[in-house]
Amino acid sequence: MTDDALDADARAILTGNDKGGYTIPTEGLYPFQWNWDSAFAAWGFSTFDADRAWTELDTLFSAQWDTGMVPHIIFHKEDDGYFPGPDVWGTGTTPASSGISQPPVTAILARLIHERTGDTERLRALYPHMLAFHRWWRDWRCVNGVACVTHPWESGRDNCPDWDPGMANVDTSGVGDYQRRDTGHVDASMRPGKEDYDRYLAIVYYGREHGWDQAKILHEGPFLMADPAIQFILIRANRDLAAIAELLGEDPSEPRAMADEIEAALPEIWNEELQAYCARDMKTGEFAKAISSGAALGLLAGVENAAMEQKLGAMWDRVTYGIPSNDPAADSFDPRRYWRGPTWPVVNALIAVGLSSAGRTTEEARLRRETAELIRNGGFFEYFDPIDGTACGGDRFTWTAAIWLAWAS
Ligand code: 9WN
Repeated sequence: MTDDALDADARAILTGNDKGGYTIPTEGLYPFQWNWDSAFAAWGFSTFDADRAWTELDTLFSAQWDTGMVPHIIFHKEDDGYFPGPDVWGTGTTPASSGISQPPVTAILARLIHERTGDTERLRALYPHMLAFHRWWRDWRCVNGVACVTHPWESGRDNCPDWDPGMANVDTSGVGDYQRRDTGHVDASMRPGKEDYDRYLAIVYYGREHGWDQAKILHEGPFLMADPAIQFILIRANRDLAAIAELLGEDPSEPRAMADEIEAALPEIWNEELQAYCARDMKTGEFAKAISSGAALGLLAGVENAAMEQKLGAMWDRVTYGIPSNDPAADSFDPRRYWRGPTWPVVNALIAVGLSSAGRTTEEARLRRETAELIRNGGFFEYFDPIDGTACGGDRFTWTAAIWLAWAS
């Protein structure tokens, strides 16, 4: 297929996955609106339909809780093709939604979309919602400035070895039987395992049993881990929100202060042994055993660190295509199992935003070339084997199509 044909197909994927004001990540596997997927979808739409781009973000924020949280899944319409659905989450919200969030990339992408479309009034309407979202992260997911996740799904990098230390201590004795749906749509060997799902559910059941009480979940819940990716994303997102505030004539001091506080906490997640910023179990202090693609988002936050960059460069050189989600030198590396090794075009795109900001044009071009090659050879899949380029997971994937249009092509 030529690049022009790929452009047309990418647009067709976005419009085909449009369910009326929001996109689903892909037919079958993910039939609802997902939080960070939508932010990337909006970026893709902004290349050919500015109005539709802003609508995607408006719909996402229309599901924002009074607390400021933007849920990770919004169940606009019923569909029993995905598990766990709204009954399992039991949040009681309208529209129905899950009880956790996802990486807060909206301000980063809203700024990029605005640069492309210049729709200042659409940005202005979103600003207070994004600020409330960031305050929620500060109040309910940061511990002295360390950004944490209360569920691996909240990180968006579900079964990444980053979460192995915390997952090992999740009690699954009360989980019982359940029927997964994901493995009916895609190859089970490319998905998280049953032990992972038992733990995912145990954490969900805890939240539901405690009425999604955030203080309980943060201080006493079964899982709390520092997430280097979200630490970097929040620094950048708050800086971008401050820039948006200035553009709109609002006071930038609060988002600026949030960015500073999170940046000041970075030493808490520095793993001396690995010479990298790392996931860390906040209950035991234990670090993850390997560097992950989360560390590669450092430049997004303006964090330059020669020792870590050397590690990341070595990790990248061990594969052929893109930044792997897990270090191929680690025992836990598995090139096709979801977040335990594959490269994700969407994460490569976010890393590239950081590389561009830091003026690393050569590395940015390499990452773009490798990601584009995966898509040209394999199609708009969810993720890829970073060694031989095999396409994995769901096909005709919204965020892969979106980043093709906005960045990779
Ligand atoms: C759980 C939709 C989402 C992405 C996540 C990805 C995957 C869900 C799942 O799919 O997670 O949220 O059921 O596997 O890990 O990053 O947002 O594309």
